[in-house]
Amino acid sequence: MNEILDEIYDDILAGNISGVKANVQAALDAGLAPGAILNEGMIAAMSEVGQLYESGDIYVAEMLISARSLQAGLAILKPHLRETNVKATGRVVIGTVRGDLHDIGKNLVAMMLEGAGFEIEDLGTDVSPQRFVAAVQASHPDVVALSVLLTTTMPSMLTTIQALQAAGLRDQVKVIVGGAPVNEEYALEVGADGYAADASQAVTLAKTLLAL
Ligand code: B1M
Repeated sequence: MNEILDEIYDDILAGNISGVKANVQAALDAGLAPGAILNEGMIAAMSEVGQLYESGDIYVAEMLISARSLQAGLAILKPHLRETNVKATGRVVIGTVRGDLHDIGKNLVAMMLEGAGFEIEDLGTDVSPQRFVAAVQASHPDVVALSVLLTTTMPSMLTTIQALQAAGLRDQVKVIVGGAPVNEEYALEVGADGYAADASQAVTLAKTLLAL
């Protein structure tokens, strides 16, 4: 791997916010592709953080510090993740479902959708089905995007879709789902319109569903 990407990787493992910021900027200045910086430097490091946590080598606090350093790098990368020739497209209400506080993946999906010309309403994390319903009633989005990272909060996807149905709103929006524990089969099971494995696939999926 490229030396600067190695440094970004190590900075995220160490939770070194100033190091991540400086090295993401250095990588951009060196002409490295934003996608490579994101995937090979930042997301790869976060996967190792997850493994270290799972094996008991680090604690939640360290996982959080690494997450903060990744977010700091993402802020610098954000303008570079935009697509070129962007056309305004649809409106998306996005959030991490009830009980789940993970937001890095959701933020990345929101960022990429925004970069592709979608108007984003980000409801944040731990979003109850009722808040999704209220947002759809108030803003009439084209897409509701649900993110989940915990196996224990996966059922919140189903309850959110059921709440949209109960409110008579399900036919008015496309529901897309994603996040580490989700797959295509689960998406079908909960009655979503589609599943995306990562942020760029979420953009493709939203465009396909809206025929854009
Ligand atoms: Co948590 N955590 N965490 N955590 N955490 C995981 C998810 C875990 C797998 C770690 C592990 O054990 N290996 C594990 C879940 C196990 C399970 O459910 N089976 C876990 C756990 C257990 C927990 C706690 C319960 C720990 C505790 O307190 N005992 C706790 C839960 C809190 C809660 O939510 N109620 C917890 C807390 C935290 C922190 C707060 C410390 C921190 C989150 C900080 C934050 O988000 N602001 C954290 C972190 C950082 C992680 C790991 C290490 C990294 C997650 C991440 O940001 N990845 C994670 C391990 C891992 O995933 N390797 C872990 C980078 C991000 C870019 O990827 O989010 O997968 P991801 O998003 C991707 C795709 O999934 C997809 O696109 C994104 C970009 O490509 N995607 C979508 C996501 N949403 C999408 C939506 C779409 C489409 C695609 O359409 C709508």
